[in-house]
Amino acid sequence: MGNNFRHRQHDLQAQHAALLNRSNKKQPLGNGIYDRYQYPVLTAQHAPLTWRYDLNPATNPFLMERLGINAVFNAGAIKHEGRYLLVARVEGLDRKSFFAVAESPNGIDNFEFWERPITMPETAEPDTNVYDMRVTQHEDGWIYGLFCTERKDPAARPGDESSAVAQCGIARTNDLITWERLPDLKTPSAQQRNVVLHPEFVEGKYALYTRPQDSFIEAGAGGGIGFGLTDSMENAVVSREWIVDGKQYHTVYESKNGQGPAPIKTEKGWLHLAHGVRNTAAGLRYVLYLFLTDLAQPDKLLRKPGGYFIAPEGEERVGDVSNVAFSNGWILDDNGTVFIYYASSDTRTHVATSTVEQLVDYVLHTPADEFSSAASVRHINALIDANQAFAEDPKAGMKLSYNGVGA
Ligand code: M1P
Repeated sequence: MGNNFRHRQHDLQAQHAALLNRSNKKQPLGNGIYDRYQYPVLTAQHAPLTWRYDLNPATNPFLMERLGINAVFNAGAIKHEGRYLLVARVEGLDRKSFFAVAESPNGIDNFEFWERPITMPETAEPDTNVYDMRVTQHEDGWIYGLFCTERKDPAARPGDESSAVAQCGIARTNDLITWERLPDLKTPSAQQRNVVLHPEFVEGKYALYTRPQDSFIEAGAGGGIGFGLTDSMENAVVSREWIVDGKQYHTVYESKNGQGPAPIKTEKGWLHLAHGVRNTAAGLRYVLYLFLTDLAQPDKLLRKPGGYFIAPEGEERVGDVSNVAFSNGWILDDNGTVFIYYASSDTRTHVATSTVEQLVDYVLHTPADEFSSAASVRHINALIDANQAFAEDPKAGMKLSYNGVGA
């Protein structure tokens, strides 16, 4: 038994080390907007063995996994003191999510969790579940974490063990280790999810992207990415919220949408990453899209390309909640590289890389959705017309034919 224990422990440690030391490779020939990578950056298997196994042979002679991890996804992100940090949503086998910081030397591989998950203080009304933290380095000097706090709906009928209430929890930190919990956000809406703090003051106040919802799942009448101001984060109250980017019939965000991470400031405006949801016969489909808002008025939409920016592909399409791409974290590096952390199917976390230059070009020069098949065909015909001048490739002596193959 003792020998078996030691062999098993050795093998588990070797397997874990190999996962953490694995290099990630850029996939060849991206779409020119961003590059995807071969491997997810964080998975359930990245969780330290000390979180999962009792390593004492006397109390765990079979070296069983006592506290398994189910998924690691929907991570907030920040570059802090030169370190690429993800504040991941870690979900145990018991369905409870919590936050844990994972660190990488380069943003694309070798992510390793810090020794312990975050011990998030509770309010007087304890959370049942917390998830999807958006991390914002605010100009007031604090790092804020806004997240969904979920509790059982007190109005649920007897026997209804599913109805829940989602609200925005708020905490702040200087080091991502010790967090000060602040009171939950108050808004006029029945429920809130996907609330994000804007990094700068607006009109001298804290500005929040909200997602008013009528119920736990349905965005309902107030649906869309909302916006509101609050005097303080220590007692955050948004007394009026208005929609910046609403739901729209027959788009990739027709059922609901939500702000991703805090927007990135560019010369052309605030660059936003968001998720859009539509319903299908196979259930909800979550994709990511980008839009740009005004530098002086971050609630004023300037540009929004039609369609999605990232959708789940291949293995990403399958998981606990299949057909989901979701993002609440990205990092703008000093050289203009943007690390986009997205989760697939509520199961694992990936990275895609791009640059501010590419993303702004994409947002400024990609046609908007004009909400009809005829308009989409017009866009394609306009592109074909514009391409006539470039159809001949003199270097290769090759005429590009209609199916893209040399004629
Ligand atoms: O399961 C998909 C996503 O569903 C929710 O997002 P939304 O509020 O926009 O529907 C969240 O629970 C999110 O964590 C999850 O990834």
